[in-house]
Amino acid sequence: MKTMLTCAAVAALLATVGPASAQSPAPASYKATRDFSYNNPGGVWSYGYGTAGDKASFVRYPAGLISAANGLLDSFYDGESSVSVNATGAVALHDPGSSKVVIPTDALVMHPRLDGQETMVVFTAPAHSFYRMEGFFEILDNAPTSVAPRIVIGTKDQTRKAFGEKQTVVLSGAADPAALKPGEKKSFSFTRELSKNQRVQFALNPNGHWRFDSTGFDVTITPVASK
Ligand SMILES: [Ca+2]
Repeated sequence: MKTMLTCAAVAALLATVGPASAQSPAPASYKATRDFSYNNPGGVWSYGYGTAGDKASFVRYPAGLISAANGLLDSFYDGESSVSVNATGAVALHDPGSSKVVIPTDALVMHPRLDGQETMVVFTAPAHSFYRMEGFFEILDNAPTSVAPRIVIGTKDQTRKAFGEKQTVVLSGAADPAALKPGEKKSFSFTRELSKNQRVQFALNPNGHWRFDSTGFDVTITPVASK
């Protein structure tokens, strides 16, 4: 009896698994904040600085996570520029005295370099496909000097199309530290055909002054059949 039940259970399991396994596996999604890793380079993501669209200028941050902002962040950084993730599991507030920075749990924290170079999160397509890319940038400092997000594929600046704007995309609205609320937020959504190993650069330009430019960022990238 026991053997019969076992066989029936196996048959039921096979019946459940069979049809699903006969289909193509569901496409994976890539999510910048969820996937953030100290393995750099590794996987589809890389982190560094330079000028988006100028591949030769890209400098990867060295491997290894370094806790910064009084232990609130795990970060790649070089001087002022950084890509970080909340290390506490809860919305946090960094208050170094000069300004206050809200550190959310659902976004990476990016900061540009004092020399004007852009901090970048780069997605490298693992295979030829169309990819749907949905995400946002948001101000995290309560005394921002404004930032200009940029999305560049290869050498082509796709920022305005991705955000659906006709002018340069700029964020300047201050965060609210008392309420632990980020400031101005702009979202983007677009689909592009990418060849294998083609790079999408999500860059943070300081838009002039580099101070108080901490900015939240996330993107979810999903392979799709077509536009
Ligand atoms: Ca700025």
